[in-house]
Amino acid sequence: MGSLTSEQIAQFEEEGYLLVRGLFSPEEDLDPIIEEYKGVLDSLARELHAKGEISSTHDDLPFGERLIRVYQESGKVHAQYFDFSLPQANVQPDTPFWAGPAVFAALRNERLLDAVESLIGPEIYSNPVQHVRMKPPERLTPRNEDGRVQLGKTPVHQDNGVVTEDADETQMLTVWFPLTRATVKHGCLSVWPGSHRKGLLDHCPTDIGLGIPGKLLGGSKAVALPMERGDALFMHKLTVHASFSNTSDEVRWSFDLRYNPIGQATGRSHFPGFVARSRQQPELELRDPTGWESLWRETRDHLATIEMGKFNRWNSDNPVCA
Ligand SMILES: O=C(O)CCC(=O)C(=O)O
Ligand SMILES: [Fe+2]
Repeated sequence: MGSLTSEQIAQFEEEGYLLVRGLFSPEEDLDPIIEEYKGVLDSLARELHAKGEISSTHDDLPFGERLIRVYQESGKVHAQYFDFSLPQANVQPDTPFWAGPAVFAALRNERLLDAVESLIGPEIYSNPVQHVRMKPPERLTPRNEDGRVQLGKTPVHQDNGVVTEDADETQMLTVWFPLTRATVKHGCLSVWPGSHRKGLLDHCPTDIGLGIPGKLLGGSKAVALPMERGDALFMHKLTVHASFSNTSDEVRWSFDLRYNPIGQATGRSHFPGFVARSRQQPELELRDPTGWESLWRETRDHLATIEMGKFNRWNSDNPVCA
């Protein structure tokens, strides 16, 4: 049974998003994820230290400060090391990723799936378009040779725009939640209310990812959504959103997950999803975290041997991109 009220569901349909305060218990649901990632950061620090890329493993520092130091000293944002997904091109046999048990538990979280059920029904597939985002304070983030910050703001886009066309009829739902407080200064998520009723807008390739040209937004205004630990944001696949630079002194750390009804195209057919909940056929549910990790490992090993196609439909020669 779904857990959202009819008012909440109506708000989602009307505005294209719904912010649920306190959906998660920070201690029960979020802290285990943070603990798990401490181990991942520790492995990264040891590897970089062994290679002589950092002066110390910095294991005396708390998570966020340690992450910032490791990135700064190595001159690189090691985002892929933590992500529970793979790059969209150039996957190698040693491309790192993290698909650990606490992450898997988050994807299958009961409170989360109850809310998802209210919006897309009880036959729920975990769509593999998913990320952990640890956005360091911009002033402390390593830059590329061209001076561009390696991980900063997220361009204005619709999630439907970043998947392949086969998913255009898919009822894809995005769930975004912070592991640590995400205020405006941290570069929290911003949404354009009601934008999901405009259909799919043109996206243009930019040096920080796919983005909708400002002139297509018709002067409509974004709403910034500061969020506390435990809060969760649900977005329609056509809702226009972005996040801005992190001007705080802390890492902005979030998960974004997606779900769709079982049987619909995910829009990234190379990547593995799984049945998160099925009332009709509960035996189809994946409950084993090691099975999930293996799906990603096998996918990585396979993708390393083939030429991957393009993951989106957009071209920079579209006149609106000029
Ligand atoms: O967290 C961000 O900066 C962007 C997230 C996003 O685009 C999404 O969750 O779909
Ligand atoms: Fe997005």
